[in-house]
Amino acid sequence: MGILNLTPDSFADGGRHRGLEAALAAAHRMVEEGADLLDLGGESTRPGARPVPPQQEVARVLPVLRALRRELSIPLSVDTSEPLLMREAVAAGAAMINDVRALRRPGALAAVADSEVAVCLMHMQGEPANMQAAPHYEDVTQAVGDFLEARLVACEAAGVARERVVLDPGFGFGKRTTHNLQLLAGLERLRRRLGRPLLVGLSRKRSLGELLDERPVEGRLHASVAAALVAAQRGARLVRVHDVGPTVDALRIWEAVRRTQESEG
Ligand code: HH2
Repeated sequence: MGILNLTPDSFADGGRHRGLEAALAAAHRMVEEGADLLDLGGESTRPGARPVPPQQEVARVLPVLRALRRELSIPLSVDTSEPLLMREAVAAGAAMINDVRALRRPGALAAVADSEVAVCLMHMQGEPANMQAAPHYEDVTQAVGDFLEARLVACEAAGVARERVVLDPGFGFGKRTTHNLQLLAGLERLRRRLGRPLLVGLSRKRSLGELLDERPVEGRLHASVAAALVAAQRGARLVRVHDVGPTVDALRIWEAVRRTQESEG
């Protein structure tokens, strides 16, 4: 899953895709590099990010979504917690709603239930404005599993079949580096418990910088590729990344080894 942030303030690529032309060019590049789907976002959720008014979020995402629907054949996901944008995105042909708040905003569950699109439910402790203040867990993998299971049940009760749902532990969302490492180490356990495909987003995130002696965001490419590969090997079905080409290369090598291992029994 290639990330296409249409925001001025995203932590890794904010302001990079200003204007329709730049956004479309970035999308085409990611597809050429091997992305299987793209995730369009109109609001940054980095720690401390300010909320964006719904109409502004819609105005950032919708023209790009509409143009990409005409130009590309791969599925398009929209990263939003806002029911207004969810409904507009579905009407414009989005294949998935990716919600870091797991459809907890009033009206969000109904917006997805009234459609047939896929949905990604993510775990977050707190809100972007305060989530990194003092994250605390007894057992982070257990807590994230409990939350995601409860949201899966809420979805089903609202009429969203579990076959439509992808789940995401929410790396970096109200989690310290140790929590992120524990989640990654326990990903296989989480996958078996939840029984739904997992999406993992670690690309260029702060924890990777912290593990590399405070490496700034521009120097986290190799760590991001490694993290995506580790996540895939531990059962992630989708990896959400900024650097599509290098990630696809790494996954193809692993895939080749895996296929050889399978064919040799
Ligand atoms: N991470 C970000 C945004 N959306 N969605 C899912 N499902 N999982 C994630 O880990 C995730 C996400 C944050 O990354 P990015 O979009 O690059 O930054 P920003 O929120 O600053 O736009």
